[in-house]
Amino acid sequence: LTLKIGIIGRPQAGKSTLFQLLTNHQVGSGNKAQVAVGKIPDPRIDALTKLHNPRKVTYATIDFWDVPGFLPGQNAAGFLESVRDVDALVLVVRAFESDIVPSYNGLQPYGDFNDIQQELLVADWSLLETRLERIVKQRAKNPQALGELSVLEKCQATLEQDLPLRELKLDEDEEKVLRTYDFMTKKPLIVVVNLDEEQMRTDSYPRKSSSKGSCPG
Ligand SMILES: Nc1nc2c(ncn2[C@@H]2O[C@H](COP(=O)(O)OP(=O)(O)O)[C@@H](O)[C@H]2O)c(=O)[nH]1
Ligand SMILES: [Mg+2]
Repeated sequence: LTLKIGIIGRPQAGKSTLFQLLTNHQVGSGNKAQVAVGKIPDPRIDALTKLHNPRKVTYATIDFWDVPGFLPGQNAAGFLESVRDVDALVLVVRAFESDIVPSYNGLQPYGDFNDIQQELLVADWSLLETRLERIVKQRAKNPQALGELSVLEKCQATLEQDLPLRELKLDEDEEKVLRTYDFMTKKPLIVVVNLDEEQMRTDSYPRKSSSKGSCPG
C-alpha cells in the first residue's frame, strides 16, 4: 500500500515547485490534480546496495498529488474531492517576495494557512452532521452505534472550538472508529512556508500579527 500525500495551498504558493522537487516530475500547465511518485531516501538501502551490488534497487515510495490551487470564496467541493482520500496533507503557504509572481490577497502565510484550515474544518462539520444524523437514527437497532455516537460527539466538541480533529485525544478503540471516517482535519498536516533566500537568511517573513495561538511555520 502506497502512502498518498496531497500538496495543497493557494495558487502561486510554490506547490508545483515542491512537487517537482519531491518527484522529479515535470508539471504541465493544466489545472488538474497530478500524481507522481517520490522515492523515499533510505541510507539502509544505500548501504545494502554497496554491499551486494544488486541489479535492481527499489526504494519505498510515496504518491504525491499536486492539487490545483484553492482561493477563498471559491467553491471548495472540487478542491476537497482531490484530497478526500490522501493519507496526509502538505500545505504550502507563500512568504517569498517577487515582482513577477502575482500574489493573492498579499503575502500573509498565516492568513493563508488559516483560511484553508477553516475550509477543512467546514468540510468536517458537514460530514459530521450527516454522520450524526445517521447514527442517531441507527441507535435503536445497531449496538455499535452508541460507541460511534460518543466518538462523534467528541469530534463535535472539538470542531465547535474551531480545533482540527487531530488535536482530539482518543483511546485506541475510539481512534479505530474515527479512522473509518475521512475527516480532513484528522489527516496529518505539514505546513511548508515558502521563503525566499533573503527571508531565509534574516529569518524574517510576515508572521501572525496577533498573539493568540501560534504560527505553524
Ligand atoms: N522568487 C521565488 N519564486 C518562486 C519561489 N517558489 C516558487 N516560485 C515561483 O513562483 C511561481 C509559482 O510557483 P508554483 O510552484 O508553480 O506555484 P503553485 O501555483 O502553487 O503550483 C513559479 O514561477 C515559481 O518558479 C520562491 O521561493 N521564490
Ligand atoms: Mg501548480
